Amino acid sequence: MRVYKIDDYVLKYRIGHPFETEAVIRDGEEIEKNTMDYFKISQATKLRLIYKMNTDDIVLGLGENQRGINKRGGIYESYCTDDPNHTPDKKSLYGAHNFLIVDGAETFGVFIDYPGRVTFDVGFTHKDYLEIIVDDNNLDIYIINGNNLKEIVKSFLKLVGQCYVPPKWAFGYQQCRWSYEDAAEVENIADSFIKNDIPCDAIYLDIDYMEDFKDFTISHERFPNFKAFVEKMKKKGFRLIPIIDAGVKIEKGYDVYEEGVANDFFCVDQDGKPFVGAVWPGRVHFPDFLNPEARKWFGLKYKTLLDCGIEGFWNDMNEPAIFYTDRGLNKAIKKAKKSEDENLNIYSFFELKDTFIKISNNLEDYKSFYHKVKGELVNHDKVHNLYGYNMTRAAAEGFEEIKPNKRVLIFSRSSYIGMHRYSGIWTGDNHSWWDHILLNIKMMPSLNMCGFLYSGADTGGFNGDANAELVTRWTQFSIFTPLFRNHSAMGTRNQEPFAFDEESKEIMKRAIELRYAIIPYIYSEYMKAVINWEVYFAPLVFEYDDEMSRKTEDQLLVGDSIMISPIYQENVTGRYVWVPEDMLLWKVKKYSDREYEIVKKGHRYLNVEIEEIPVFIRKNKMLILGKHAKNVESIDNRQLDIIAFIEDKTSYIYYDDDGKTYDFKKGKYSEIAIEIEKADGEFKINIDNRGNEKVQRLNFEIIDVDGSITKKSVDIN
Ligand code: MIG
Repeated sequence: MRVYKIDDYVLKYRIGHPFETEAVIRDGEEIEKNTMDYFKISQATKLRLIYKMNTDDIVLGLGENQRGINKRGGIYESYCTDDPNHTPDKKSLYGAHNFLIVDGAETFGVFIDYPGRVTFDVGFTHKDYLEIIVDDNNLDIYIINGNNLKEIVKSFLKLVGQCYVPPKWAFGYQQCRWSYEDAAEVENIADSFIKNDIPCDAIYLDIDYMEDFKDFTISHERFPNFKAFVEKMKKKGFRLIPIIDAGVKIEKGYDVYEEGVANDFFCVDQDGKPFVGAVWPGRVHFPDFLNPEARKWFGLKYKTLLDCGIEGFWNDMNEPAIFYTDRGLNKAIKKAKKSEDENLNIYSFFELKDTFIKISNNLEDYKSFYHKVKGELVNHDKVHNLYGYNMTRAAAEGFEEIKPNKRVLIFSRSSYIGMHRYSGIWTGDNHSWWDHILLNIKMMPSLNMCGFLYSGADTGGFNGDANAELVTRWTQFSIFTPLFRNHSAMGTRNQEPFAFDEESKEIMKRAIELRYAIIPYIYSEYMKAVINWEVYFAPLVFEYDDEMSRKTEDQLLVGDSIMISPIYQENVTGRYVWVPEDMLLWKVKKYSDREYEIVKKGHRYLNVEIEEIPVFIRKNKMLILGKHAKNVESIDNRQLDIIAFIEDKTSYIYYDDDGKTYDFKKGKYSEIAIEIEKADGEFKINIDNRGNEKVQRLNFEIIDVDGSITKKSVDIN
């Protein structure tokens, strides 16, 4: 074991000869040390790290996973998996996010930088033990110290690098479905948004826009003159976002296939031939995204679509998902044939049935192909969790070359820590289940701690049919997630806001309008989180250290100023809420209506009618909001409203930038620093405008802790 000091808070423990994942962007100096802090370590065929937890310890992090914000009691496996049944017993979803924080008697973070299978047994086998099991003895372990959760997260985020920033329009509402099949249907959806006067920024193209599911092709039959269509839709106010899948169809004459074969850009089998799996296009090869040249080649392929005016993509099936291989299929067929003449008993019947079920995403398949890294063959299983990461990195690096300094929307299904520098993620194929609103709520802060700020779930649920109430309540939560996209699967009931009754449509419309109105706040908080190495979504324990806040699983802090308590149950008109300090409650039906109520610290049952969205403004904080419009670029925010809840004083920094480039990295952004102070029973407002030329007037509504309201407007430009 070699130990490196990254900085005063972070140590790296290098064991054996790890594969370079490029998750971490910082180096350290080797120091004299031969024991690991916090963990007992044992090395046999597998490596085990053991930590004895205290009764009151909570364990946070682990990104995209099942169960609670507090991960205690569960067992989790990092092995990116295309499993569309997100039931609570599942150990792996699409991402591998090996960072967790123990908070309690001792507080520290640990990041296991290993791209193969890692198991986190967080008090599942034995309630008091955290055990981390790695299938290998070559890895880097980072231990992160800090005085509190926020400090630890900050150190971790600095270690893995700055989060991806999408174009500002990608903070608008987005509508997806598998699939809007042709140009006419896409246009019809767009027109429905216009007719119903519901804001929307983007409409998605799922796999059916392609010709035979071939990446970087467009079906001329379903989308004749694609470029002109993209242009036409943009004029109407909508961007089109096509999907790209990982597998490349094997087809003579198809350029991506031909070039990939000619240049050895595909993963190979044990005989050195391009590995064959089957996904949507039928038999495919998988680009070897761990090979920098292959990455570059694939990334530049996005140009075909960028040249048509496309400004955003989603990368799918990049765990990679494999429906079947000939090996797996033949094995199962043989077994079935053998069983034909047998009198199957119940055990052999289920075994046979399982054989077929296990054909997809099969471990033996993952073990049977290879990447070429620096001239050496690396078995896929060992680096499995890097595949989606590097597919998406390929895209992001391609964009940088094709459209320098232009933000392109990109998010991926599969991911590993470090991918957040290149892209966002969505949380994959959830269901139209009430439980999955709650799972979505819990996953957001966990993902944020792992660096993934631009994320969201399929609003309304992907698999299964949704009813109006579910989509309404889900929409009312998703208005706070940076990626706000409604998506549903083939064969399910349509779930656009206008797919239901008039009343539900109106309620969803008002929720979406609220989303657009708070984009000044959402964007400002998102960008400050990116720049200052912070989270956008936090559990209450990040700010409040009382016992209840440590245990609250279904309320979140969104940015610095507000707390939310979403409804995630059917047929209820309220819920219990823990209010950790006196707050100002704004139950929003329509954001232009301002009615507030001061809620005292404590437990309470909160009534929340179907048309209401409760927004809690924290004490000595302010919420900044503007107006809605048909899409982000049409919003007129020359005047902004500020709702402040103040005991003595508060300050807020309103961030803004061009929303289109990465110039903010060079310091090209504006801030309006607002200070409000109570002096002699009056509120004094101090404004320092650092370069914002868009905002002309700020309209203040200052609510004192005694409930009195002061209104004031200040011209600033
Ligand atoms: O096997 O492209 O998660 O969002 O609609 C299904 C079709 C493949 C899975 C994605 C989903 C997408 C669907 N894809």
